[in-house]
Amino acid sequence: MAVYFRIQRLRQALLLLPLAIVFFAARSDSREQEEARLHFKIAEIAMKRGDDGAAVSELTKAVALAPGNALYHYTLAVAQKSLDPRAALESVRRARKLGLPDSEKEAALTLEAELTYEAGHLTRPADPGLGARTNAKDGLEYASLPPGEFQMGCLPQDSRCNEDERPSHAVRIPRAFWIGRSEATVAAFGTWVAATGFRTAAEQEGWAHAWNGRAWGRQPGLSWKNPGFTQTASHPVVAVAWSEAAAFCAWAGGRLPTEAEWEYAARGGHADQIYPFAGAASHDLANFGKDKGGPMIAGRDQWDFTAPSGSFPANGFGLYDMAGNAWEWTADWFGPYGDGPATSPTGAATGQYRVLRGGSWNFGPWVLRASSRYGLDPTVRSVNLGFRCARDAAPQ
Ligand SMILES: [Ca+2]
Repeated sequence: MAVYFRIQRLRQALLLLPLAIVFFAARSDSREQEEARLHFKIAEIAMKRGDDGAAVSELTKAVALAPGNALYHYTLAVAQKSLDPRAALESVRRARKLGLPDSEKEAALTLEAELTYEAGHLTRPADPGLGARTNAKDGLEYASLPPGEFQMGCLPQDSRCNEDERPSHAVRIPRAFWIGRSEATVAAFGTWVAATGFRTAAEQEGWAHAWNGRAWGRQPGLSWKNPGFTQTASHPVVAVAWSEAAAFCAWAGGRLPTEAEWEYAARGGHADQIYPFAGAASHDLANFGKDKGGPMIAGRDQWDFTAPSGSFPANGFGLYDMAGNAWEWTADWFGPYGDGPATSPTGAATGQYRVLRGGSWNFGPWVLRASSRYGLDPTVRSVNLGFRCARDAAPQ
């Protein structure tokens, strides 16, 4: 009898053993989670105090204890941002790979783009043979483009050309010039405003052009400072009228590019590409809007509005966002092309509209084509209009 009971007890103990293992494993697992949560809380307090160093140390412990927690990795990236941008870039990439909650997705993508852009500035030397320099005045990078000749206008294999893109004609750029690697950024524009006290028409009159849900028109309260969506320092400045863009470039020691220079730059040295990039339009290559009812955001393009500069691959000349993000003002009046070849053309002698190039976050992909042109009243300051500067002298 006693033997029977002992066996019974043993059986019970054996039956309970796996449960006990699970229980204790769960307990130790939850202890680790609990400890990680504690480090996370302390890190949050440190960040509120502005002590990023302490936050990084606490969050490093948190991610070691809970390596599958995307939020810990993302918060670590935020804390690392100013201390170690490269480590921050790795952390935010890991966080995005693990899968963040929807509420953090766009902020994380923006952080990754900003860090990628910064990493580029730190490590990416000039693209082969091009040279690139930072202009002290506006803090922006400029690429040096070689002299050359290209076919301006509609490519024979492009079925989406408008009449104003014809005739395709040979254009010679006889001298090297410099052009912004990115669209002028919010940071650069802010530097100008701080230095000169400049106030844009949108600020003075209290409105800019934007979509109101039914039509595109005057929207009160909007300006480059607040275009109605979130802009960080590295986003392209928008809601800027033509003369304001031109004034900024003059202050920075340059000018707006001519339309021909813009297209030469957009083509990136490739004679046979319809877009500033190879192949077809894709949300992995540029920030643009819906394509006949297609998605607003897809692939790499997770932005409903502007994307930070450097979020997409550079073109053949090392230039960003020659397709999409913000439309770019050029120097020229809008007018039809002449028939013959031209050297350094500067567009129509006069006109009603200035030429915009490159498309934007809310336009379909057909305007991303390197030959696509758009003429607009130069006083319009729409939340999808930006610019980049060119210059003849090397940035100092
Ligand atoms: Ca652009």
